[in-house]
Amino acid sequence: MNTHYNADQIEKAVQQYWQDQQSFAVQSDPSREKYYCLSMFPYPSGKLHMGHVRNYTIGDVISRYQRMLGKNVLQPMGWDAFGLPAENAAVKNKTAPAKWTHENIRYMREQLQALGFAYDWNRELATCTPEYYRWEQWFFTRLYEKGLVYKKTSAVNWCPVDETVLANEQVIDGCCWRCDTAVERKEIPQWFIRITEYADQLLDDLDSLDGWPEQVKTMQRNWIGRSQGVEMHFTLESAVAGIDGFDVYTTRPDTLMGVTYLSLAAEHPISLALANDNPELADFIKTCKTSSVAEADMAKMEKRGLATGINAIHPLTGKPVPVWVANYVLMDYGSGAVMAVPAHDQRDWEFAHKYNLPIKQVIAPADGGSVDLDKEAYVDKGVLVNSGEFDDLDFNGAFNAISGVLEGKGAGKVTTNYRLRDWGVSRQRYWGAPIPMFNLPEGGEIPVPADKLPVLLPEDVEMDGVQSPIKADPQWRKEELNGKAVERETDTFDTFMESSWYYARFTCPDFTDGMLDPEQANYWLPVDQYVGGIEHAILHLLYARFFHKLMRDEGLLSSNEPFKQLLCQGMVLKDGAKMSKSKGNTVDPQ
Ligand code: HQ5
Repeated sequence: MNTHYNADQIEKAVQQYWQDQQSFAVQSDPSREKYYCLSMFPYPSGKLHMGHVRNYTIGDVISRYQRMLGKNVLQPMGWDAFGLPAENAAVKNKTAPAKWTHENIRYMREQLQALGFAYDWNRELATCTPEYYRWEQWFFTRLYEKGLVYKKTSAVNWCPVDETVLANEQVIDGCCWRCDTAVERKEIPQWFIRITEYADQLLDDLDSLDGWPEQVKTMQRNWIGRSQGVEMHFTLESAVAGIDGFDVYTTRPDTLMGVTYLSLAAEHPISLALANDNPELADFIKTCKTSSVAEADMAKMEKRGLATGINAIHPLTGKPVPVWVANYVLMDYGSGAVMAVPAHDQRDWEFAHKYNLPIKQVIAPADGGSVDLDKEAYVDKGVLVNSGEFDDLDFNGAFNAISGVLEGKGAGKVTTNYRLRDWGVSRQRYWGAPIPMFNLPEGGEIPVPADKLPVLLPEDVEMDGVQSPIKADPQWRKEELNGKAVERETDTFDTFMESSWYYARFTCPDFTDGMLDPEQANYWLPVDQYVGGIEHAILHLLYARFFHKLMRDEGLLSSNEPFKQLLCQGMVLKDGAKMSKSKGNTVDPQ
């Protein structure tokens, strides 16, 4: 008898038996209690690494336990197959992204099988196949018809040498990763999905997710960032190019008497109008464009500004307040103008120090303590001082009193605001699902009709490392609709689109009559246990929750939330960084 456990022999034999017996294949069966256990599917980036192994081991152990309890357990596996890494690898290895991706899938599938995870392989799916992305394209056209999709000009990172758009990750220290040229901000038309329409539901339904870690729910709440504030109008002393003033939004109307200047975005219509006969301002606006639009970079960058020489009228005091243009105010965000209260906002405080602008205290600590405005801003709530008739009011009292006066004058109103922005889903890259829109020669666009779906992404392409092959090929975009020439959109979807609904497609991966088979979806969903890394606490988990509600409202399923229980493992690190192919620090389980 063998006294040693011979892994290679025993496991191969058992795995063969599982395959022959279809041991982990499952069918919906309303007479049995179901359990759907899902681990976040991988990017097929090359080989498995220990980060994956940990993730998938947790899911497999939970599945096994639930199976031993007698439940009908679904544990599927698939591939999050679109994305930039495949393009980079294709350029490096002189191959096509599709070929590279499919080779990786084959290799990683063998690794997962050798690890003995109990997946129902009959349900395997890869998001880069037309069988999958056609339904995503169809769904997008449905959202368009419902008014939940729109096109808007929005800023991207632009490399002037390569003449291409860069993803945020491709901007390194403000420069292009490929040619090291300083990156510029460029406005181009892009597609957006109205996730803000669902902001209240996405926020309120977090309260029903008892099986989610509190930490993740808090991160989502902060990301959505619902706040009560006041939107108010500042009138200019004298109109500029016919514009009489501008709106600002604040969550701190209690500090309104402490406003000592106002800041406009470089792209604000007033800034642009003033620049026409102010060369210094025109120059400054130009330099504002040479910076990344990534939120993290915006926070870190040096704050710079320029006085415009014009004033706006303070809506309470009637006194003039100087108007500046500042590089940290974004046109995309709110109204593109902010009121500055240097005594009670740290960013304004730094700006005021740099440019010698007055700092006026209007809030004092409620406990009578003192503040040192020479050291930093006092940002806490307190009681009002130096605010005339509003002195001694607390935050709530001042909020109501000041917003009341503004409303009475027709100069402002109380509004609910969200930090959450609509989801920009356009990517100017090749390896993604083509956005199913036709651009019309007379301008405007229409969604690709259902009988022309899917819009296929050609797979036999050569990558030159700069232009997307479908943008470089003038033929690809040509299409005819009812005898009229139209042009296909050459942008592709953000890959978070695919990962937003894969969990639902696993319930009916071969369904050809629609995106989902409601019967299957309603039997298996919601996922009982979702397992994945904490890096997806916000975007992926929020987008998937959003898609779930969209699919519900399309009548494809009936639950409100996709993931009942969430287990967020920490990520597996190597030398302090996420273990991943892109960081080149992986440990292969092989
Ligand atoms: C980990 C590491 C690396 C990874 N395709 C997406 C993805 O993250 C998931 C989509 C649902 C958006 C975990 C990671 C994730 C799983 C797959 N992991 N430690 N793919 N060093 O291939 O724990 O958190 O990067 O749950 O492995 O990771 S992935």
